[in-house]
Amino acid sequence: MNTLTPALIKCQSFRVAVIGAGNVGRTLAQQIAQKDLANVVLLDIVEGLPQGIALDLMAAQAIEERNCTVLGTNRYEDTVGADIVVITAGLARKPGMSRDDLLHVNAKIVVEAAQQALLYSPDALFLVITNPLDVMTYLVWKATGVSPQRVVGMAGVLDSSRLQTFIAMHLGVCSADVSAMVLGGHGDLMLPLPRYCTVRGVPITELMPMEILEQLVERTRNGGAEIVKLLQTGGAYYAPAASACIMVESILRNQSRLLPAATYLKGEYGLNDVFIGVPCRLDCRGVEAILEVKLTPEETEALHISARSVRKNVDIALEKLGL
Ligand code: TXD
Repeated sequence: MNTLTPALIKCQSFRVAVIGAGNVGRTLAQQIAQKDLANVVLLDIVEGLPQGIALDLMAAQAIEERNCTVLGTNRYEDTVGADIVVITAGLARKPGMSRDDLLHVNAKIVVEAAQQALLYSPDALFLVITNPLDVMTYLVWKATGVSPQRVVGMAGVLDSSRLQTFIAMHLGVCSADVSAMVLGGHGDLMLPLPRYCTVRGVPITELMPMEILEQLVERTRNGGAEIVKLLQTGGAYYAPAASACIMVESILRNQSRLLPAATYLKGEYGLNDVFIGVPCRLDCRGVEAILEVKLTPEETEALHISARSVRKNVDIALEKLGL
């Protein structure tokens, strides 16, 4: 008798390796499992940590009557055959730190993780989460040598969700009715685009004065730091994990969602040889297309300034790593 449920058949056919079992990694593992998207292998350098979290998540799966498995490990061999490798390993910010302050220590961790994971999953797509995000995404591409289509960084979905939330809170509407787009690097130079914000299709500029919108945009730029300051130890993880999870879902379920994400540019937006946040279509092949939205000269300049700052840190990291 065939007792496989459709959910079981689905999750058994996909495998996601999450490198780093800290706050973001473990929360993402939980969300992937709860959606029955894929079997998860959770890897960390700390012995016992991923194994303990995996056992806890497996018990939660039993309670929720879900079928995907979570395996905790310290060995890359166990990640074999992953369809997606998600990299969250590295240090998180402490209060007062910028994302760029993490550059040197995280560059080494991320490059090693990507190279190790590639050995066991040569066909995997790489989803990068570790900060400084745009730089780490470039390093993963460079260190693995895979096609740039197979490497993407998560930040734009998160930054956009923060702007959506602040707009929804201000207007007293459901955040699901707000649509927002934040481009550029994941840092102080990110580029929220109020012109492309709508509430159920109504342009945001018709719903609130420009001064208020500018305040919400500024709060979005500092959205991560606001949480770091409140928590005192570590940074945000629920929304980062949820953002990564919809990217994983779009890839595994071949949904072709249009999401802002750090993507390799080859002339788009007048930028070359840099990973930076722009709207792209994500499907089972990875970044299947890049959408070039019309920007004003000021917005283009802001995007270029953000890209130059990313590129500068990429060059510093490449030299230090000898890549
Ligand atoms: O929008 C975004 N892209 C981000 C990025 C949103 C939120 C968090 N962002 C960044 O993700 C954050 O600045 C960090 O650089 C990473 C991970 O954040 P998290 O909050 O999960 O950090 P933790 O809780 O400190 O977890 C990091 C884990 C921890 O368990 C370490 O033991 C592990 O990484 N680690 C390693 N695992 C495997 N291999 C190596 N070498 C390693 N080094 C540390």
